[in-house]
Amino acid sequence: MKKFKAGIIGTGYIGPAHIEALRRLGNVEVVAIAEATKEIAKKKARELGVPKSYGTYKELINDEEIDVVHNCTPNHLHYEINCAIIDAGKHVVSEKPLATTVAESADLVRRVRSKGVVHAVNFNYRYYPLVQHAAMMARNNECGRIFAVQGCYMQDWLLYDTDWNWRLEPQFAGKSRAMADIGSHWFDMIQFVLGQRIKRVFADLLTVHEYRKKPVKQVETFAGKTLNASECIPVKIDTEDYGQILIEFANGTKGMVCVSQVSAGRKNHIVFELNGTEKSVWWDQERPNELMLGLRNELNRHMLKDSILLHKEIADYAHYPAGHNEGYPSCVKNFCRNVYRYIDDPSGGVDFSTFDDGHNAVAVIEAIMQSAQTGKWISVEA
Ligand code: SOE
Repeated sequence: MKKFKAGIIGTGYIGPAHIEALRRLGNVEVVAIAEATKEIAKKKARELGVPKSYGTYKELINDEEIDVVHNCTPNHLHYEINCAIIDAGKHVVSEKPLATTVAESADLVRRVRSKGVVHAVNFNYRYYPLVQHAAMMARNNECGRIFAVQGCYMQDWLLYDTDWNWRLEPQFAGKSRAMADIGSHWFDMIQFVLGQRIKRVFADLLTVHEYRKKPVKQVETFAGKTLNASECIPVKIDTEDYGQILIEFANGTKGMVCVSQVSAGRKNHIVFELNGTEKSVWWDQERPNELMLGLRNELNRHMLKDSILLHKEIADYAHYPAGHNEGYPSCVKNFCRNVYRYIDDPSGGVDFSTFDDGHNAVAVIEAIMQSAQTGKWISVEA
């Protein structure tokens, strides 16, 4: 197994998750991080145990010992930094959304093709063992013909008007919020499981808080609950807190999803259900080691993650024995494993979410925004 050196740009919420996942692989050394200033970078590098720190992303990209660069910055920097990584001829692992407009994400797809670098987007929920198992079931027609899917992605960390994060500001997050931030995960996961692209969407979006109270100091993702709201300014909110979407897939399968960042009690509730002519299947990220099989004439089955019971092609997504729970950090690890395995030896084919998938998700979001504005079904132009 070849050894690789990685650099991480951005160490807010998700950068440290990439670092932990890479360290668990065994053949990847995280040699540098970059942050907005040299001081922040130094402090974060110390905390994360990373040898080198840079105060600009360009310095990290120009570091000759780095083979792969992970772009873990806020959304508005994804396009610019991804371009710089690709132009330097380095392999690129980007956070989602790939870009904030479809023109930019299409340009990134063109650039990776012309430079021939390996490109990946962290749609991590695909990489749970039982999501992979459900995808195998769908591909082998084990549910019969799947005619409909439903699901949701709900969180509550932006429930109150005092909750604040950079994602609420379109200049950092783009013109879609809940859909781009978390809906994009659901769209990627369901398209992966079904093996079908979304053809068109009909969207109804809601902004619950017309104004929110912005704290004067910066707040990390999920950290808003600990805020003292005394030093806040009112800010008008133009992006969606909540949305419900009707979907039609390329093969005619029907879909329906609800996405929310303001549903009290829902922490990271990403769920899908497949309805086939013989069986249903459902899965919930908050109980990721369980898959439910819905049957008509027999008792329903409750499958627990166990590499012996998983489809053998994907059994290696489980790393611990049955009953030993695996969760969010392990799906990020599986994503990174697949990407670096391909960089090492592409003969096994691409088994991870690429810039093509990232571009598709941006196009789905753009169609959703257009549908919400026009009140019409909109085709996804990816
Ligand atoms: C915040 O909504 C967030 O951190 C998303 O940005 C991530 O993509 C999701 O995995 C968890 O929630």
